[in-house]
Amino acid sequence: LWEKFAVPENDDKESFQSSFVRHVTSTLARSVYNIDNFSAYQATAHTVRDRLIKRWNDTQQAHAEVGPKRVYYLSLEFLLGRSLDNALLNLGLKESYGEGVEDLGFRMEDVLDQEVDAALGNGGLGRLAACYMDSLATLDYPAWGYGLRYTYGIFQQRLNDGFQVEFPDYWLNFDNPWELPRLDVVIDIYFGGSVSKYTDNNGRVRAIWEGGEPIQAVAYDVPIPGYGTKNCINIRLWSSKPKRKFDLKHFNEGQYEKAVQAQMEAENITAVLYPNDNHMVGKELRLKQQYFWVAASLADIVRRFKKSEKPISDFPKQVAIQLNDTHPTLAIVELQRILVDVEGLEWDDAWDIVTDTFAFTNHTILPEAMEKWPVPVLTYLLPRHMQIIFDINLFFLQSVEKKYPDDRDLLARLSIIEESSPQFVRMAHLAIVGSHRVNGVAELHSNLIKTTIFKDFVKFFGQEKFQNKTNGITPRRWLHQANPKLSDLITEKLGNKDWLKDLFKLKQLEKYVDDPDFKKRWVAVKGSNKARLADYIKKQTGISVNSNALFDIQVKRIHEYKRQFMNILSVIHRYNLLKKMTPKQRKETVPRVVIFGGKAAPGYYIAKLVIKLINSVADVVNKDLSIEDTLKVVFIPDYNVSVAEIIVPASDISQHISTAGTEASGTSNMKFVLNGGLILGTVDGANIEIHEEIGDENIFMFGNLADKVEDLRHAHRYRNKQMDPALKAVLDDIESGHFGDPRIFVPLINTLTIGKDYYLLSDDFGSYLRAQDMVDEAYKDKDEWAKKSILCTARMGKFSSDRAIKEYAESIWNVEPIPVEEVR
Ligand code: 26V
Repeated sequence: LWEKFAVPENDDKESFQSSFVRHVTSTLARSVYNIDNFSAYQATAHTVRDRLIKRWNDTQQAHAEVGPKRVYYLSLEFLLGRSLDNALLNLGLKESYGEGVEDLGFRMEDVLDQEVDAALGNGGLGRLAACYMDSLATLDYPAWGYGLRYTYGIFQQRLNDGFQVEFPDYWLNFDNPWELPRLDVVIDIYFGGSVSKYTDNNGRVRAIWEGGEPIQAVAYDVPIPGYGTKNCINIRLWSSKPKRKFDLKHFNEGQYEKAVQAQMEAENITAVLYPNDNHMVGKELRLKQQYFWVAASLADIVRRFKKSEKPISDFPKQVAIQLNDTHPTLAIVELQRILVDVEGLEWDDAWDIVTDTFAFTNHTILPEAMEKWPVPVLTYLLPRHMQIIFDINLFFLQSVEKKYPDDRDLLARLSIIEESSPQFVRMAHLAIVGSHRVNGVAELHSNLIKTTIFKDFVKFFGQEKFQNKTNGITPRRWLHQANPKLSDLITEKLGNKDWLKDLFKLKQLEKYVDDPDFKKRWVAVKGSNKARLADYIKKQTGISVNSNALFDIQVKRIHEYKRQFMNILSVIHRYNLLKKMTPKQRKETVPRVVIFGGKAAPGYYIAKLVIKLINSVADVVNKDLSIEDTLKVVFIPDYNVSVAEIIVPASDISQHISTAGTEASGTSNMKFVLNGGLILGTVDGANIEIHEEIGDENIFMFGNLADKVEDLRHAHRYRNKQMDPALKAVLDDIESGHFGDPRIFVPLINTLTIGKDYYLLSDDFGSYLRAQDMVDEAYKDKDEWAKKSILCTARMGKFSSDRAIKEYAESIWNVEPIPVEEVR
C-alpha cells in the first residue's frame, strides 16, 4: 500500500512546475496570478526541500540498516550562506528547474537573490565547517554536524561616515525552508543545582548531580546534500526554550516580570552568535551556550548509540567526535560524567572510552584567543563538571609526575588549571588531555603548535598524537557555483565534470596553457566576472571602477594580525607616487582597483579605525581627477558568504599578508587561486603550501619568515629611527590631515610606535612595496599573466576539502563511506 502512494522523484521541468504551483497555492496561500520574486524563491525552495527530505530519510534509513561508525562534527559555527543554488547544483536540478522558473516568467538570478544568508559563523572556522559538511556528504560518510540555531547570526555591517555600524541579523524573519523543526526531539538541560554522594550496592562512593530548573533544547535539522550522490547528511542545530511557560507563584502574585524572567533567560541562550573572531571574551552566557549545546548533542549521540544495543565499551568503535576548536571541550567532561555517574563505569574504563572518542582541532595560536573559564563560574553553573575537571587534572598530573618526577615547572605548565586568583580552566589543555588526536590546519601551523603553545604536551604524549590536516574548500560552491562560466569552460575542455569530485583532475588544464584560443576564453571569463563585481560595487557604493584595471582584493575579518592597515598604507604610498608622476608616466602605470571587505568585532576599536581609514583614503583618492583613474579604493560593506561568491571569481590579485606565523591557514587564499587569481602574500599558513603546489612564477611572496618574528619583536625597529622612510612618509601624510581629521587615527598610528608594532609592519613594509612593484610589472604582460592564472587553477587539486576530509576519516576517525541507494 505504501508503495502505491509513494511520490516518484521526477527531475523534469513539468514536475517542478506542478510542485511550484502547489507550493504557491498551498504552502504560501497565494494566488498564482500575483507572485513576486520572493514568493517564487519560496515556492522553488519548498520544491527542493521536498526532495531533500526524501534523500535525508533514505540516508538515515540506509545508515540505520548498516549501523556504521558515525562521525560527529561539533562546531559552534556553521557559516552556510545560501542554500538554494547549492542544492540545485548538488542535486543536478539546476538546468530543469532553471528552465521551469524562467518559463514561469522569472529570472533565476533574481529568484536566487531573494535568499538571506545563513550566517551562523564569524569567518574561517565557521566556513570551514560548512565546506567540510559538503565534503562529508559528497564522499558518502555517515556524518552529523551539531551546532546552535542562533536567532541572530553575525551582525550586518553598514557604514556611517566611513565608520562601521552594526545591525542585528534577524535571519528568521520569514520562514526558513532549509530547516526541519523536530519539535519531538527535545532534551532537558540543567545548570546549577547540587552534587550529593551516595554509596552504591558494591560499596563504592558515587556522585549524583541534580541540576536546577531545566531548559529545553529543541532540534532543528538542516539537510546537507552531497554532490552527485544520494547521500544527504544532517546538521542538527539546537534552539533553547523554557520548559515552563511562566512561574505560577509570581504570576498569581501579580509579579508578571518576575513570572517570565527565568523563561526569557532560557530563550536568551541561543539568541545570538558571539561576533568575536580570534578573541576570547569571558562572558557567562557564552559558557552557557557551550554547555547547553554540548550536553544536548551528547545526549542525542548516546541515545542513538544505545539503540544499537552494543556494549558501552564499543562506544568509540561506533562514534568519533571532532571538536572544532576548544568551544565544545566540555563535551569531554560531559561524556565522562555520563559514563561514570549515569552508566556506573569505573573512572579508568570511562576515561579510555572518552579519549578514544574525541579528537581536537586547533585553529589559532594567538594568545588572546585561548579559551579559559574562571573556576568559580564553572563551580556554580556546573558543580559536578568542575569536580570531574579537577579529577581529570589530578590523574593527568600524577601520570606526568610519574614520568618526570620533581619537575614542578612542567606540572604547572601542563596543568589544566591556571593557578591564578581566581583559578582558571585552560580549555585547550583539557581538550588535548581528553582527545586521542590533536591537529593544526596547515603544515606551518601544525609545526608551530608543536614547538610553541603545545610543546610540553608533545614531550609528554609523544609526536604521534599531534597531526597536520591542511584545510580545504569545496570546489562545488567555490568554483562550480560561484564561477559558472569558468566551470563550464573547464568541463568543456576536460570532457566531463569528474573534476568536481576529484580536483586533481584540473592538472589536465596544463596542456592548454599555450593554446591561444583557450587563453583568450579564460581571460574573457575573468573579464566578465570582473564586470559583474564592478556592477555590484556600483550598486552598493556608488563608485565606478574600470574593469580593465588590476583588481586587487583583500576580504576577510578585520584584525591587526591580518594587516589591512599595511595594505591601506601602501595604497597611500601608491597614491602619492601617482600624484608626482607626469601624465606620460601615469599612462605607463598599471591602473588598480584596491578592494577591501570584512567585519570588525564590535568591541575591537583599532580594527574599526582601520575601516574608517580605508574609507577616508577612498574618499580622497576616488575624487582626485588628477590621477586619471589609475587608482580606485573600495570598501565593500557587509562582506559575507554570498558577497564572497561575487568577489572571489573576480580577482587578479588577492592579498593574504598576515605577520608570518599568525594566520593558522587561511582558506580564502585557496578560493581565489582556484578561480585563477594570483596571491600577494606572506610566508604564512596555507600560502606556503599553495606556493609549493603552484610554483614560484605564479605567486608573489614577501616578508620576514616566522622563525624571525620573535627576534624582530625585540629589535624595536619601530622607534629607533630606522623606520622605513616610505612608511614614515605615509604616516606623516595621515598626520598632516590629508585624509581628514588626523586626531581620529592617533590610536591606530600609535600601534606602530608606543604599541611597539607587534605585527611588524615596519619590518615588512619595504619588501611589501617591492612585491607590489613585481605585481605591476608582471601584469603588463597579459599573455604571461593568463598563463599564470591557468596554472594556478590547474594546480589547486590538493586544496579540495574532499582531500582534507579523507585524511581526517582515515587517520583520525577511522570511518568508512556508506553508499546510499535509493529507498522507496
Ligand atoms: C575563537 C573565539 C574565541 C572565543 C570567543 C569567540 C571565538 C570565536 C571564534 C574563534 C575562532 C578563532 C579561530 C579561527 O577562526 N581561526 C581561523 O580558522 C580558519 C580555519 O581553520 C583558518 O583558516 C584561519 O587561518 C584561522 O584564523
